[in-house]
Amino acid sequence: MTRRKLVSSGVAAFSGVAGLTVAGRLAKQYGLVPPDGGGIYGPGHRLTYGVQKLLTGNALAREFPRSAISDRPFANGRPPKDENYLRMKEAGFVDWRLKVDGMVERPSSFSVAELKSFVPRTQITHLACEEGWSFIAEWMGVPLSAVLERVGVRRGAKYVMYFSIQPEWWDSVDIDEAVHPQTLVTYGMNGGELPVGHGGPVRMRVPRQLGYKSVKFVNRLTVTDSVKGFGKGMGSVAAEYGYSWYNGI
Ligand SMILES: Nc1nc2c(c(=O)[nH]1)N[C@H]1C(S)=C(S)[C@@H](COP(=O)(O)O)O[C@H]1N2
Ligand SMILES: [Mo]
Repeated sequence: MTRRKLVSSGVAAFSGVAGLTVAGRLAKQYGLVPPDGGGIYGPGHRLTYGVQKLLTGNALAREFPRSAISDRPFANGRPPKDENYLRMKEAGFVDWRLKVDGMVERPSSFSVAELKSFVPRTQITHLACEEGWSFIAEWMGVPLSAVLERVGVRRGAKYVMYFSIQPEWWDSVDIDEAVHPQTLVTYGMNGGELPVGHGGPVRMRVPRQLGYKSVKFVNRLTVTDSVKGFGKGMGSVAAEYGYSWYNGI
């Protein structure tokens, strides 16, 4: 089946409940089922994920000129309060480590300085919260793909999970999104260090999806072929609260 044909059948599937079943079958056949594809909202999630992936493919999120950078970026939520975090912050995060484990050849752990020794990438992109506010900032970091290349992803891996020092925040992306050139393990913002309010010392930036995919204070990545073993098996905490696991914009 050609991509075009698949897209048109996906679009045809918009035409009602029976269409959702067709979309579901197509999605399964082409491996386009998101981890939250079960339950009452499952058919809708599958349709969004399947059709949007087929339509946008590897498209880039829009990047902006420096003049578009927002004067007052809004920092969502509160930084971690636990002692461990505060102690590391006090010491300039020299003890911060980003652990990488799971289906990798060389399980590793990177300090912020080590992350900075990769070839840096900067991007000026829009961060949009599902609550309706947004801002544009310049983000600096290392493409997640470069980190994955360094550790060696094993055959059969399908997702990269990422965890925050805030235990209530973790999420995951599929391998396509993980190796997308704009998916950034981010340590800098607007020309300086990544401020604590915005997830310092290390956060994910997934500019092709809504803000909540850009988890802050990230200290562990796990490469896996299934998200089933994590929490309720829906791929993210957000999905457990009813937000879509995939939220491409
Ligand atoms: N660890 C952690 N990550 C998080 C959050 C948070 O509260 N804690 N908020 C999320 C939400 S809902 C959004 S919209 C963005 C906001 O990023 P910002 O604080 O840089 O504006 O971070 C996301 N990542
Ligand atoms: Mo958000």
